[in-house]
Amino acid sequence: AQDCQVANIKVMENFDKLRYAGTWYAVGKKDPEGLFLLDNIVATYKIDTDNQMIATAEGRVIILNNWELCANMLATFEDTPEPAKFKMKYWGAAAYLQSGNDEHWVIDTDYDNYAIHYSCRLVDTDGTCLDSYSIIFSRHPSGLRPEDQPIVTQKKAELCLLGKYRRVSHTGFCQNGEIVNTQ
Ligand code: AZE
Repeated sequence: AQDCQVANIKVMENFDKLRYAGTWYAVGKKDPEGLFLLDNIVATYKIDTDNQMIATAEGRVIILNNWELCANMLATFEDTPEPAKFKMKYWGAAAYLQSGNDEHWVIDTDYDNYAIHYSCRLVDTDGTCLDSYSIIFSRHPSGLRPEDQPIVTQKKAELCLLGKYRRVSHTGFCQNGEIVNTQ
């Protein structure tokens, strides 16, 4: 939404969670306030037997000032009347990781190459977002295809987050799926 009203943000039409399932590599992100996944972010979505979306995600984090590790996260999703908008409940495989309830909106995707995720944690009294995070996903760890880049840029602008994203590197830090303390 050009007016930056959270209520006016357009999401993916006719969102198909079956086509969305599978592995997505974060290639860009806009961070929320506080702790967040740093890089090496990979999310895998599945549809369970009740037709509910579930996901696992991993990413490098630094907690307790200096403890660098791979966060293994889990999430369940509650459907809403809008197919691309979910209520996400998430928690860490280990108790010292973060847990919470976030919005999980799919702004746009072609299912095969790119996806734009958005979550507003705090809506201001004027209807704009005070604390959001957003992840640009690719099916390819190498990044977005050149033809998808203008679409992604347009959507970043619609989210009022143009210029607020950082590239997400993939160095293999979380490759073995185990928690590693490299301190
Ligand atoms: C998301 C992909 C779908 C599943 C999940 C996601 C979010 C994960 C976090 C993790 C934060 C962890 C921290 C640990 C110290 C949207 C990436 C669970 C918000 C800060």
